[in-house]
Amino acid sequence: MTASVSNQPGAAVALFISDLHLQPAHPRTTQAFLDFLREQARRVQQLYLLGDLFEYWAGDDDLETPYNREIAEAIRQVSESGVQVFWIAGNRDFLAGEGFAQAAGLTMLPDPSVITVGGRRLAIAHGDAQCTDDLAYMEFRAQVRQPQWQAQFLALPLAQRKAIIAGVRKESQEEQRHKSMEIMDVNPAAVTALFDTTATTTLIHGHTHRPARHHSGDGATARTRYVLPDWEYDVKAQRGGWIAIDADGAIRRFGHDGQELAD
Ligand SMILES: [Mn+2]
Repeated sequence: MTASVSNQPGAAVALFISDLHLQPAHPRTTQAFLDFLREQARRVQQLYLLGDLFEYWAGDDDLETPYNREIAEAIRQVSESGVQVFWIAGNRDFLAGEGFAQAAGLTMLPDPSVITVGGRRLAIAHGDAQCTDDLAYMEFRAQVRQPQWQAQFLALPLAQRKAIIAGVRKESQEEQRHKSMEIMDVNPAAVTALFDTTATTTLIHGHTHRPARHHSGDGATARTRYVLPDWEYDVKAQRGGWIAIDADGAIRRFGHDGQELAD
């Protein structure tokens, strides 16, 4: 991400990223994230991590793993430099709890949340809760988001939890091959419901790995949905990037090389 050094975010006050799927097997993606924290995040007032920062999170006791500790430390350094860091859990790291929040110096937010940045009121979410066409996933989500299920799972030894998660990841990779592209995207009615219940006209989410800016309606019913990219720097066709909101409320998208997208 050396290209990002020459890129001035201008008057950006907040940055949004998601779906980095950080893991030791992806050293370039990890480095791109650490570079982003140092070169971009420290210049703004707020950093929003909108889910699936980690490929998986087995429980806060996994902070004993040096890799996880290093990532948490890097985020905490940004926080300690005066940047407010916020977290919305993804479907892969929803088991991150208060121990992680403290280690990373961040504040956890519910999904969805309504925030005001640069005078603009908007909704933020991971995005998986709006993928309502995937009935099997919604059922799984409802189960694993129950406090009682989580307490039981977290009571298992760490090694056993990791083995179970590895099994679920393998299973879901195989399932996704048979699911249609539509099923794995957000459902339009679910998105409309989110706009309605939050009384917002702007939404930023991730999860689907389909970076875009979608406009709908016009005039008083105009709504804009921004989708964040996933990050993958350990392949030839690299992916990544972020969304910035400026002090005047302008929303800008940036690509994996740090260059602003024309939209
Ligand atoms: Mn996700």
